[in-house]
Amino acid sequence: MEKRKIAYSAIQPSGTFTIGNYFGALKNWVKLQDDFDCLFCIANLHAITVPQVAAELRKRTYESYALLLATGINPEESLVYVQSEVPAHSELCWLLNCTTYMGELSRMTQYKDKSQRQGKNIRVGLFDYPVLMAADILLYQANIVPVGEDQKQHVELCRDIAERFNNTYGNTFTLPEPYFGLAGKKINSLQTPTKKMSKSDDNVNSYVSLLDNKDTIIRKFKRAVTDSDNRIIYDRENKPGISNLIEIYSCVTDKDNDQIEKEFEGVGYGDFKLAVGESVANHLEDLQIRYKEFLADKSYLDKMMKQGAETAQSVAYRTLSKARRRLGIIEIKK
Ligand code: ATP
Ligand code: LTN
Repeated sequence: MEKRKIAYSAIQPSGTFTIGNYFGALKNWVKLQDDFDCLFCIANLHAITVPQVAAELRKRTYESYALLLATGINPEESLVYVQSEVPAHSELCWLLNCTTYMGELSRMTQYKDKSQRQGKNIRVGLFDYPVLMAADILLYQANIVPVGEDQKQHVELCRDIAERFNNTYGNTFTLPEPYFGLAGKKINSLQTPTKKMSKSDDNVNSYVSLLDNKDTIIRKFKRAVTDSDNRIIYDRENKPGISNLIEIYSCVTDKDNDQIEKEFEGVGYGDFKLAVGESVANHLEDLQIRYKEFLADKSYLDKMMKQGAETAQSVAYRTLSKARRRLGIIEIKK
Protein backbone atom coordinates (compact mmCIF):
# COMPACT_ATOMS: atom_id res chain seq x y z
CA MET A 1 0.00 0.00 0.00
CA GLU A 2 1.22 3.50 -0.79
CA LYS A 3 2.56 5.38 2.22
CA ARG A 4 0.31 8.27 3.23
CA LYS A 5 1.69 11.80 3.32
CA ILE A 6 2.21 13.49 6.67
CA ALA A 7 0.13 16.51 7.74
CA TYR A 8 1.27 18.56 10.74
CA SER A 9 -0.43 21.46 12.44
CA ALA A 10 -0.65 23.14 15.83
CA ILE A 11 -2.76 25.61 17.75
CA GLN A 12 -1.83 27.79 20.72
CA PRO A 13 -3.75 27.42 23.99
CA SER A 14 -3.77 31.21 24.22
CA GLY A 15 -7.52 31.56 24.71
CA THR A 16 -10.71 29.68 23.97
CA PHE A 17 -10.79 28.74 20.31
CA THR A 18 -12.89 30.99 18.11
CA ILE A 19 -15.05 30.31 15.08
CA GLY A 20 -12.06 31.74 13.15
CA ASN A 21 -9.86 28.90 14.38
CA TYR A 22 -12.65 26.46 13.68
CA PHE A 23 -13.59 27.44 10.13
CA GLY A 24 -10.04 28.46 9.20
CA ALA A 25 -8.22 25.46 10.63
CA LEU A 26 -9.81 22.86 12.91
CA LYS A 27 -12.67 21.86 10.63
CA ASN A 28 -10.13 21.10 7.90
CA TRP A 29 -7.96 19.10 10.28
CA VAL A 30 -10.82 16.71 10.98
CA LYS A 31 -11.32 16.03 7.27
CA LEU A 32 -7.59 15.56 6.62
CA GLN A 33 -7.58 12.49 8.85
CA ASP A 34 -9.14 10.52 5.97
CA ASP A 35 -6.22 11.07 3.60
CA PHE A 36 -3.10 11.85 5.64
CA ASP A 37 -1.15 10.63 8.64
CA CYS A 38 -1.90 13.55 10.92
CA LEU A 39 -0.15 15.12 13.89
CA PHE A 40 -1.85 17.88 15.88
CA CYS A 41 -0.06 19.76 18.60
CA ILE A 42 -1.13 22.10 21.41
CA ALA A 43 1.58 24.73 21.07
CA ASN A 44 1.93 25.87 24.68
CA LEU A 45 5.56 26.96 24.16
CA HIS A 46 4.34 29.32 21.45
CA ALA A 47 1.68 30.66 23.79
CA ILE A 48 4.30 31.94 26.25
CA THR A 49 5.87 34.22 23.63
CA VAL A 50 3.41 36.77 25.03
CA PRO A 51 2.66 37.05 28.79
CA GLN A 52 0.35 34.35 30.20
CA VAL A 53 -1.03 33.66 33.67
CA ALA A 54 0.37 30.24 34.70
CA ALA A 55 -2.83 28.80 36.20
CA GLU A 56 -4.83 29.86 33.17
CA LEU A 57 -2.35 28.46 30.68
CA ARG A 58 -2.38 25.14 32.52
CA LYS A 59 -6.18 25.00 32.48
CA ARG A 60 -6.42 26.07 28.84
CA THR A 61 -3.95 23.39 27.77
CA TYR A 62 -6.39 20.73 28.96
CA GLU A 63 -9.37 22.60 27.58
CA SER A 64 -7.69 22.96 24.19
CA TYR A 65 -6.91 19.26 24.06
CA ALA A 66 -10.55 18.42 24.92
CA LEU A 67 -11.78 20.90 22.33
CA LEU A 68 -9.66 19.30 19.60
CA LEU A 69 -11.21 15.93 20.40
CA ALA A 70 -14.68 17.51 20.48
CA THR A 71 -14.25 18.84 16.92
CA GLY A 72 -13.81 15.25 15.75
CA ILE A 73 -10.06 14.70 15.88
CA ASN A 74 -9.52 11.08 16.85
CA PRO A 75 -6.47 10.56 19.10
CA GLU A 76 -6.38 6.85 18.26
CA GLU A 77 -5.98 7.68 14.59
CA SER A 78 -3.98 10.93 14.68
CA LEU A 79 -1.15 11.92 16.99
CA VAL A 80 -2.46 14.62 19.33
CA TYR A 81 0.02 15.91 21.89
CA VAL A 82 1.24 18.86 23.94
CA GLN A 83 4.37 20.56 22.57
CA SER A 84 6.21 20.98 25.89
CA GLU A 85 6.01 17.21 26.49
CA VAL A 86 8.48 16.71 23.64
CA PRO A 87 11.74 18.51 24.54
CA ALA A 88 13.11 17.90 21.04
CA HIS A 89 11.07 20.93 19.89
CA SER A 90 13.07 23.32 22.04
CA GLU A 91 16.36 21.73 21.15
CA LEU A 92 15.82 21.70 17.39
CA CYS A 93 14.65 25.31 17.71
CA TRP A 94 18.09 26.16 19.12
CA LEU A 95 19.93 24.29 16.38
CA LEU A 96 17.84 26.10 13.75
CA ASN A 97 18.38 29.45 15.50
CA CYS A 98 22.01 29.00 14.61
CA THR A 99 21.20 28.73 10.91
CA THR A 100 18.44 31.38 10.64
CA TYR A 101 19.10 35.03 9.81
CA MET A 102 17.89 38.07 11.77
CA GLY A 103 16.75 39.59 8.47
CA GLU A 104 14.50 36.63 7.75
CA LEU A 105 12.71 36.95 11.09
CA SER A 106 12.46 40.75 10.87
CA ARG A 107 10.32 40.39 7.76
CA MET A 108 7.58 38.36 9.46
CA THR A 109 4.32 40.31 9.45
CA GLN A 110 2.89 38.46 12.46
CA TYR A 111 5.90 39.61 14.49
CA LYS A 112 5.38 43.18 13.34
CA ASP A 113 1.69 43.06 14.36
CA LYS A 114 2.14 41.25 17.66
CA SER A 115 5.21 43.18 18.81
CA GLN A 116 3.38 46.46 18.25
CA ARG A 117 0.73 45.32 20.71
CA GLN A 118 3.37 44.42 23.34
CA GLY A 119 4.65 47.94 23.95
CA LYS A 120 8.28 48.27 25.07
CA ASN A 121 9.14 44.86 26.50
CA ILE A 122 8.97 42.53 23.55
CA ARG A 123 10.20 39.02 24.34
CA VAL A 124 13.02 37.44 22.31
CA GLY A 125 10.69 34.42 22.10
CA LEU A 126 8.16 36.41 20.09
CA PHE A 127 10.84 37.25 17.54
CA ASP A 128 11.97 33.62 17.49
CA TYR A 129 8.41 32.22 17.25
CA PRO A 130 8.74 31.17 13.56
CA VAL A 131 11.91 29.16 14.27
CA LEU A 132 10.16 27.13 16.98
CA MET A 133 7.33 26.63 14.50
CA ALA A 134 9.83 25.42 11.89
CA ALA A 135 11.24 22.97 14.45
CA ASP A 136 7.72 21.64 15.14
CA ILE A 137 7.10 20.92 11.49
CA LEU A 138 10.55 19.59 10.52
CA LEU A 139 10.86 17.16 13.44
CA TYR A 140 8.04 15.08 11.97
CA GLN A 141 9.15 15.33 8.30
CA ALA A 142 5.75 16.78 7.47
CA ASN A 143 4.72 17.12 3.83
CA ILE A 144 1.83 19.50 4.32
CA VAL A 145 0.96 22.07 6.96
CA PRO A 146 -2.75 22.92 7.09
CA VAL A 147 -3.02 26.49 8.39
CA GLY A 148 -4.97 29.68 7.79
CA GLU A 149 -3.65 32.30 5.33
CA ASP A 150 -2.04 34.25 8.18
CA GLN A 151 0.54 31.46 8.70
CA LYS A 152 1.66 31.12 5.08
CA GLN A 153 4.73 33.30 5.56
CA HIS A 154 5.86 31.18 8.53
CA VAL A 155 5.56 27.95 6.57
CA GLU A 156 7.50 29.46 3.68
CA LEU A 157 10.25 30.52 6.09
CA CYS A 158 10.28 26.98 7.49
CA ARG A 159 10.86 25.71 3.97
CA ASP A 160 13.73 28.15 3.44
CA ILE A 161 15.36 27.15 6.73
CA ALA A 162 15.03 23.46 5.88
CA GLU A 163 16.37 23.89 2.38
CA ARG A 164 19.41 25.82 3.55
CA PHE A 165 20.13 23.27 6.27
CA ASN A 166 19.86 20.41 3.77
CA ASN A 167 22.15 22.17 1.28
CA THR A 168 24.74 23.07 3.91
CA TYR A 169 24.83 19.95 6.08
CA GLY A 170 23.26 17.20 3.96
CA ASN A 171 19.71 16.03 3.45
CA THR A 172 17.96 16.04 6.83
CA PHE A 173 14.48 17.55 6.54
CA THR A 174 11.47 17.09 4.26
CA LEU A 175 10.41 20.40 2.68
CA PRO A 176 6.85 21.15 3.78
CA GLU A 177 4.13 23.01 1.95
CA PRO A 178 1.36 25.18 3.38
CA TYR A 179 -2.06 23.68 2.75
CA PHE A 180 -5.22 25.72 2.68
CA GLY A 181 -7.42 23.08 0.98
CA LEU A 182 -11.10 22.58 1.68
CA ALA A 183 -12.72 25.63 3.32
CA GLY A 184 -9.61 27.48 4.57
CA LYS A 185 -11.48 30.73 5.19
CA LYS A 186 -10.24 33.79 6.99
CA ILE A 187 -12.79 35.04 9.49
CA ASN A 188 -12.43 38.64 10.59
CA SER A 189 -13.14 40.41 13.87
CA LEU A 190 -16.77 41.36 14.54
CA GLN A 191 -15.65 44.73 15.88
CA THR A 192 -12.86 45.61 13.42
CA PRO A 193 -13.88 43.63 10.34
CA THR A 194 -10.70 44.46 8.43
CA LYS A 195 -8.65 42.56 11.03
CA LYS A 196 -8.45 38.81 11.67
CA MET A 197 -10.64 37.39 14.44
CA SER A 198 -8.24 36.41 17.21
CA LYS A 199 -8.78 34.49 20.45
CA SER A 200 -6.35 36.71 22.34
CA ASP A 201 -8.11 39.95 21.39
CA ASP A 202 -8.82 42.11 24.48
CA ASN A 203 -12.33 42.87 23.28
CA VAL A 204 -14.51 39.78 23.87
CA ASN A 205 -17.13 41.16 21.48
CA SER A 206 -14.67 40.92 18.61
CA TYR A 207 -14.74 37.12 18.56
CA VAL A 208 -17.16 34.24 18.99
CA SER A 209 -15.71 31.48 21.09
CA LEU A 210 -16.62 27.87 20.35
CA LEU A 211 -17.93 27.65 23.91
CA ASP A 212 -20.10 30.79 23.97
CA ASN A 213 -23.75 30.02 24.74
CA LYS A 214 -26.55 30.82 22.33
CA ASP A 215 -27.53 34.15 23.94
CA THR A 216 -23.94 35.38 23.97
CA ILE A 217 -23.42 34.37 20.36
CA ILE A 218 -26.57 36.18 19.23
CA ARG A 219 -25.66 39.26 21.28
CA LYS A 220 -22.18 39.39 19.76
CA PHE A 221 -23.56 39.16 16.22
CA LYS A 222 -26.16 41.85 16.97
CA ARG A 223 -23.31 44.15 18.02
CA ALA A 224 -21.16 43.34 14.99
CA VAL A 225 -19.85 46.47 13.29
CA THR A 226 -21.37 47.05 9.83
CA ASP A 227 -21.91 49.96 7.42
CA SER A 228 -25.20 51.80 7.23
CA ASP A 229 -26.27 51.10 3.68
CA ASN A 230 -28.58 48.27 4.76
CA ARG A 231 -28.03 46.00 1.73
CA ILE A 232 -26.69 42.49 2.15
CA ILE A 233 -24.08 42.35 -0.57
CA TYR A 234 -20.63 40.77 -0.56
CA ASP A 235 -17.97 43.46 -1.09
CA ARG A 236 -14.87 42.88 1.04
CA GLU A 237 -13.41 46.28 0.30
CA ASN A 238 -16.36 48.60 0.78
CA LYS A 239 -18.53 46.49 3.10
CA PRO A 240 -16.06 44.48 5.24
CA GLY A 241 -18.50 43.94 8.15
CA ILE A 242 -21.39 42.55 6.08
CA SER A 243 -18.99 40.55 3.89
CA ASN A 244 -17.49 38.95 6.98
CA LEU A 245 -20.95 37.96 8.22
CA ILE A 246 -21.78 36.52 4.78
CA GLU A 247 -18.54 34.57 4.93
CA ILE A 248 -19.37 33.17 8.38
CA TYR A 249 -22.91 32.26 7.28
CA SER A 250 -21.44 30.53 4.25
CA CYS A 251 -19.10 28.43 6.45
CA VAL A 252 -22.04 27.26 8.54
CA THR A 253 -24.55 26.62 5.75
CA ASP A 254 -22.20 25.69 2.85
CA LYS A 255 -24.12 28.19 0.68
CA ASP A 256 -22.15 30.46 -1.65
CA ASN A 257 -22.22 34.26 -1.57
CA ASP A 258 -24.72 34.60 -4.44
CA GLN A 259 -27.18 32.25 -2.76
CA ILE A 260 -26.85 34.18 0.50
CA GLU A 261 -27.36 37.57 -1.18
CA LYS A 262 -30.56 36.20 -2.77
CA GLU A 263 -31.77 34.66 0.48
CA PHE A 264 -31.50 37.99 2.27
CA GLU A 265 -32.60 40.34 -0.49
CA GLY A 266 -34.67 43.13 1.06
CA VAL A 267 -33.94 41.90 4.61
CA GLY A 268 -32.56 44.45 7.13
CA TYR A 269 -29.22 44.13 8.94
CA GLY A 270 -30.88 43.37 12.29
CA ASP A 271 -32.67 40.29 10.96
CA PHE A 272 -29.63 39.16 9.00
CA LYS A 273 -27.40 39.37 12.08
CA LEU A 274 -29.96 37.37 14.06
CA ALA A 275 -30.06 34.69 11.35
CA VAL A 276 -26.26 34.41 11.30
CA GLY A 277 -26.10 34.28 15.12
CA GLU A 278 -28.73 31.55 15.33
CA SER A 279 -27.15 29.43 12.62
CA VAL A 280 -23.72 29.64 14.31
CA ALA A 281 -25.19 28.78 17.74
CA ASN A 282 -27.05 25.76 16.33
CA HIS A 283 -23.96 24.63 14.44
CA LEU A 284 -21.87 24.61 17.65
CA GLU A 285 -24.39 22.84 19.85
CA ASP A 286 -23.18 19.24 19.38
CA LEU A 287 -19.54 20.23 19.62
CA GLN A 288 -20.20 21.92 22.97
CA ILE A 289 -21.89 18.80 24.36
CA ARG A 290 -18.97 16.59 23.29
CA TYR A 291 -16.49 19.09 24.75
CA LYS A 292 -18.12 18.92 28.18
CA GLU A 293 -18.00 15.13 28.11
CA PHE A 294 -14.30 15.03 27.23
CA LEU A 295 -13.36 17.67 29.77
CA ALA A 296 -15.17 15.79 32.52
CA ASP A 297 -13.10 12.66 31.79
CA LYS A 298 -9.71 13.83 33.02
CA SER A 299 -8.23 10.34 33.19
CA TYR A 300 -9.03 9.74 29.51
CA LEU A 301 -7.42 13.08 28.59
CA ASP A 302 -4.33 12.25 30.68
CA LYS A 303 -4.06 8.84 29.06
CA MET A 304 -4.33 10.24 25.53
CA MET A 305 -1.90 13.08 26.25
CA LYS A 306 0.66 10.62 27.62
CA GLN A 307 0.25 8.22 24.73
CA GLY A 308 0.52 11.10 22.22
CA ALA A 309 3.64 12.49 23.88
CA GLU A 310 5.40 9.12 23.94
CA THR A 311 4.84 8.42 20.27
CA ALA A 312 5.70 12.00 19.29
CA GLN A 313 8.92 11.82 21.31
CA SER A 314 10.20 8.76 19.55
CA VAL A 315 9.47 10.16 16.07
CA ALA A 316 10.91 13.58 16.92
CA TYR A 317 14.04 12.16 18.48
CA ARG A 318 15.02 10.39 15.26
CA THR A 319 15.09 13.68 13.34
CA LEU A 320 16.73 15.59 16.17
CA SER A 321 19.50 13.04 16.41
CA LYS A 322 20.12 13.26 12.66
CA ALA A 323 20.29 17.08 12.81
CA ARG A 324 22.71 16.95 15.76
CA ARG A 325 25.02 14.55 13.92
CA ARG A 326 24.96 16.67 10.76
CA LEU A 327 26.05 19.69 12.81
CA GLY A 328 28.81 17.82 14.64
CA ILE A 329 27.07 17.74 18.03
CA ILE A 330 28.34 14.61 19.79
CA GLU A 331 25.95 12.05 21.28
CA ILE A 332 27.54 10.02 24.06
CA LYS A 333 25.98 6.56 24.34
CA LYS A 334 24.26 6.17 27.73
P1 ATP B 1 -3.58 34.31 18.87
O1 ATP B 1 -4.64 35.35 18.68
O2 ATP B 1 -3.43 33.87 20.28
O3 ATP B 1 -2.31 34.64 18.20
P2 ATP B 1 -5.03 32.82 16.92
O4 ATP B 1 -6.47 32.94 17.28
O5 ATP B 1 -4.55 33.61 15.76
O6 ATP B 1 -4.12 33.04 18.17
P3 ATP B 1 -3.53 30.41 16.52
O7 ATP B 1 -3.41 29.47 17.63
O8 ATP B 1 -2.37 31.30 16.27
O9 ATP B 1 -4.82 31.29 16.67
O10 ATP B 1 -3.88 29.68 15.16
C1 ATP B 1 -4.46 28.42 15.02
C2 ATP B 1 -4.94 28.20 13.61
O11 ATP B 1 -6.15 28.95 13.39
C3 ATP B 1 -3.98 28.67 12.52
O12 ATP B 1 -3.96 27.71 11.49
C4 ATP B 1 -4.55 29.95 12.03
O13 ATP B 1 -4.22 30.19 10.68
C5 ATP B 1 -6.03 29.71 12.20
N1 ATP B 1 -6.75 30.95 12.43
C6 ATP B 1 -6.62 31.76 13.50
N2 ATP B 1 -7.46 32.79 13.42
C7 ATP B 1 -8.14 32.65 12.25
C8 ATP B 1 -9.16 33.40 11.59
N3 ATP B 1 -9.64 34.50 12.11
N4 ATP B 1 -9.65 32.95 10.42
C9 ATP B 1 -9.16 31.80 9.88
N5 ATP B 1 -8.21 31.05 10.44
C10 ATP B 1 -7.69 31.45 11.61
N1 LTN C 1 1.77 29.74 14.72
C1 LTN C 1 0.77 28.78 14.47
C2 LTN C 1 0.66 27.73 15.52
C3 LTN C 1 1.73 26.76 15.26
C4 LTN C 1 1.83 25.91 14.11
C5 LTN C 1 3.02 25.16 14.33
C6 LTN C 1 1.06 25.72 12.97
C7 LTN C 1 2.77 26.49 16.06
N2 LTN C 1 3.55 25.53 15.51
C8 LTN C 1 3.44 24.21 13.38
C9 LTN C 1 1.49 24.78 12.04
C10 LTN C 1 2.66 24.05 12.24
C11 LTN C 1 -0.54 29.38 14.23
O1 LTN C 1 -1.28 28.71 13.63
N3 LTN C 1 -0.82 30.54 14.66
